[in-house]
Amino acid sequence: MRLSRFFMPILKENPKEAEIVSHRLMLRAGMIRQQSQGIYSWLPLGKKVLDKVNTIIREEQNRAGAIELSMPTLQSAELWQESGRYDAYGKEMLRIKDRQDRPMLYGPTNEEMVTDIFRSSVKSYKDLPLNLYHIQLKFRDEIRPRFGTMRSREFMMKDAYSFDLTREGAEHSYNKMFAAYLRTFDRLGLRAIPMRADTGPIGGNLSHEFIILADTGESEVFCHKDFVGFDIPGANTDFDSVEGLKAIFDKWTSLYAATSEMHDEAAFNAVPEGDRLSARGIEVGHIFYFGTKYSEPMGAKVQGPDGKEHFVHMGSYGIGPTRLVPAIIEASHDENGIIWPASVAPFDVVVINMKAGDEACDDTCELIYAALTKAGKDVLYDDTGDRAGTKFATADLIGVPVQIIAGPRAVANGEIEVKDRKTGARETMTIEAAINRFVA
Ligand code: P5A
Repeated sequence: MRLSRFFMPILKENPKEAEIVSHRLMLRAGMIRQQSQGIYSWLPLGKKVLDKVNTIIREEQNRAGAIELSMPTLQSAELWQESGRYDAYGKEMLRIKDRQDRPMLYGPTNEEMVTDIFRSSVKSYKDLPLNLYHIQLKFRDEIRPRFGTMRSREFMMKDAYSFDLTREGAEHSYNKMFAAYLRTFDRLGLRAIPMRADTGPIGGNLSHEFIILADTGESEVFCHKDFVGFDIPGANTDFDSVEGLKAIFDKWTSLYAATSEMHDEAAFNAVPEGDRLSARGIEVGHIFYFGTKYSEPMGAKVQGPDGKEHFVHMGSYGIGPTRLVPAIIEASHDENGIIWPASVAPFDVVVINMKAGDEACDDTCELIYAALTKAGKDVLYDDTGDRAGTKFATADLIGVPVQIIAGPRAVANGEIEVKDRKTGARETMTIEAAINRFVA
């Protein structure tokens, strides 16, 4: 992508409304724009990151056996009257009427809708287990939307819903998502710790929040510090192995970890003092097992091997992609801007032409841009007429992991500079060496 043809409205000044660093940097880098309170557009740079986050989420959901579908954002109130949540959900639910005066709502979550899909076509235990997910917008009329897309009113969620014949089966489904979440957050460059959590309006009595430790987090959390170094399940994890996944769950729940709502002071004090971690955290995922809470009132049942009808045991599993993007920035930035982990960086490399219009600089940059693009790299080429200082500041701000800098003096010797955004280390090398490094 040539920067001269891209749309990346960089802000020079620090936006006053932004209280935390991720919000500030997302606005300054032209990733998002607020449209009304708690409702955002994702501008091209932000959209690229969000898409990469969603790709990783999707790959890990699929690996764990979940199946993608797409459900609408607008739902009929009738479904929610069936489950009993229509009145219970309160003011967070945006209620709308259509032209026939029928009550509708903008979905804050999809337990009812997916249960309706399930009951309409699954009749036998032979079709279980089943886990259906989508990545879709949600709306919750939060009292205090804040920190940009960290807590917004319209936000994206990956929500998955599992169906099993028995409680034991449902526990295995829960463990699959538990392991998939550990892998997902790790691939996003984050250390997320599962913590016992309150179930709120979703219900049930087994639930874990996945929390990133960060000073700007909204939750107060308490855990054993060893979680910071625990191993993540590998790509070869057998998601069909009941024992294997139970072992992962047991290990990751063997030490104390709880959010403030579930905090047990006495149990925490039993952890040796030097091992206690009491911190703030960002909730990036939340998983629930709630048995037959929705299947019973909504009549979602299957015929079991005993020939009798059984209400299915369900769980639901959420991740917030539009919250994850700022969470990644909170965990990875410096005074000059964002430092993206390679897995979600909007571009792999930025090529900086320090003197656009200079023939040798232009030719060198075009050569590198073409070679890396051909090799499948996502390259941003800063071909604009801006001053070199502005270009460096922009490249640092938007956090692309590698900068290839072409200035007239080096280019005259057939050389360019490669800068690592994270360490700041610079290396001078020949143009061929630079191309080979990234094409190999
Ligand atoms: C689980 C999937 C649920 O809604 N039903 C379907 C369950 N869980 S949850 O904890 O309420 O939300 C899941 C994740 O969504 C993100 N999230 C938000 N992100 C941005 N702004 C918000 N206002 C917001 N609310 C929830 C979080 O990542 C949360 O873990």
